[in-house]
Amino acid sequence: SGAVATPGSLVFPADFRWGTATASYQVEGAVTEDGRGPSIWDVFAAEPGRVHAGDSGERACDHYHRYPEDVALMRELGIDVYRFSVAWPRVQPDGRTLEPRGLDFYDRLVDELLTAGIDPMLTLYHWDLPQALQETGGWRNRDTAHRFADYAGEVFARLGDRVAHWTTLNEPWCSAYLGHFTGLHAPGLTDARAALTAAHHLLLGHGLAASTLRASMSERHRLSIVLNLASVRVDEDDEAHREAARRVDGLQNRFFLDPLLRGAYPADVLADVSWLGDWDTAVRAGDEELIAAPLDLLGINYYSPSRVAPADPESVAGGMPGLRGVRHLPPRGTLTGFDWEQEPAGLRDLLVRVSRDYPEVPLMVTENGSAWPDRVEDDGGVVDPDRENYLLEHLRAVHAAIEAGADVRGYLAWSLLDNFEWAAGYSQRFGLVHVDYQTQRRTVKSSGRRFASVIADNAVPPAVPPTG
Ligand code: PNW
Repeated sequence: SGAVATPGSLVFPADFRWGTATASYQVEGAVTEDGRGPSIWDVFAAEPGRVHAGDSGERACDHYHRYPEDVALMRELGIDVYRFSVAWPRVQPDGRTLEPRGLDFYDRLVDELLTAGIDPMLTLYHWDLPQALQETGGWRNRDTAHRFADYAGEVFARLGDRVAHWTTLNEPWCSAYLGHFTGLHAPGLTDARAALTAAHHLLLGHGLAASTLRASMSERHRLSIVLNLASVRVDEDDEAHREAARRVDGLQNRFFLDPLLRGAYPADVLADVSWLGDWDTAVRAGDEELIAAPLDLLGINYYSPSRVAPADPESVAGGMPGLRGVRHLPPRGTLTGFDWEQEPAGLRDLLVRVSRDYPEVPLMVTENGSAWPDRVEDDGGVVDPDRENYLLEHLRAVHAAIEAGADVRGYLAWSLLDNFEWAAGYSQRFGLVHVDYQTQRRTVKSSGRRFASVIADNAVPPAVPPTG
């Protein structure tokens, strides 16, 4: 960098980190190679009706073989940090026994990144649980948390000499609620109490892994967790609306933030969900202390706000286990893929709020991005002004949050590549780089070039004021 930004542009702090993110099952492919065992996502994707068009991660972006090309693309974008995840079933195909060839892949990837001057940020769990552990109950079984800590130790033993930045879980909200309550994600269960039990065991797994990792970490290592937090929007500021917002904020945000950063589940949320029965027998003495292990960084993933309104206090809302007395409102204004609302102020407000309420932990935006239909030009170029606009608006929001006092250390775009978008299969594209799945050809989109120029300037151009 060192470039002089255009007048009026929004300049980021000098040590602000820029990057992109992916996840193992979404990009790697090679699902039976080098001893990899099946994950819950292989099994789920093979069930009829679970994933759009019967798609799966079987080939995905073939990143397992094409990682040198993908690292070269990252260099082209000029990123500082690459956030990726390790596939647990490559490292322990049955959830227990070490398969060194699985770690060999991440060894090669990490070396390729370091040679390119890119800082690897490793996530241990981005949803691909070994199927063998699902067969003994998965995250409903407390033992899975212990298995996770064991696995974390194996990965650290191999890569801890070169990887400084360690993230335990990506979005335990999704694993617990989408996996066990709405059934939209693997393992596809629809049981509210199981979802809360799973959430606790995920957090416990984080805590156990944190203590395993900390025992081997030194000064230069960093430990984090990544949460998808909601920016809750209501239309009125009366008591009923504040109560609806409290409930949604409670189950989506504080149910995870409070045990991690304040050492206890929030009492009001436990009361909200108590009508479900005694799921919290899963919480044993000492668990909350483990979960509250100190963090060096909190990753926040944000895409779209949650709009809610009050409803009959006894009415069940759906979306989250035990949620009552709330109605979800339709999205407004500009809608991206999945009909997610484009609302950059939601990101600003979320960062400011988390930084104010949990001031001890620095923040990083570990995912943010948008899906739009594919637009390949005749000359093979890919122009995506909608994604460029989403990116710039959200970067301005991050800048505004920093100006308002939020301690935000970096921004990682979701995603480097178009990839396997879970239940939506290949029908939603989030990449800064287009992937032609027939040929596996990669093409940097105009949004990717835009991101590269933001990184080079360490600044975002100002919003053009509306005319007329
Ligand atoms: C995140 N929701 O998932 C994941 O971390 C990524 O792997 C994924 O590709 C990306 O967002 C885009 O979907 C989410 O329903 C999936 O609120 C669903 C929700 C939130 C996050």
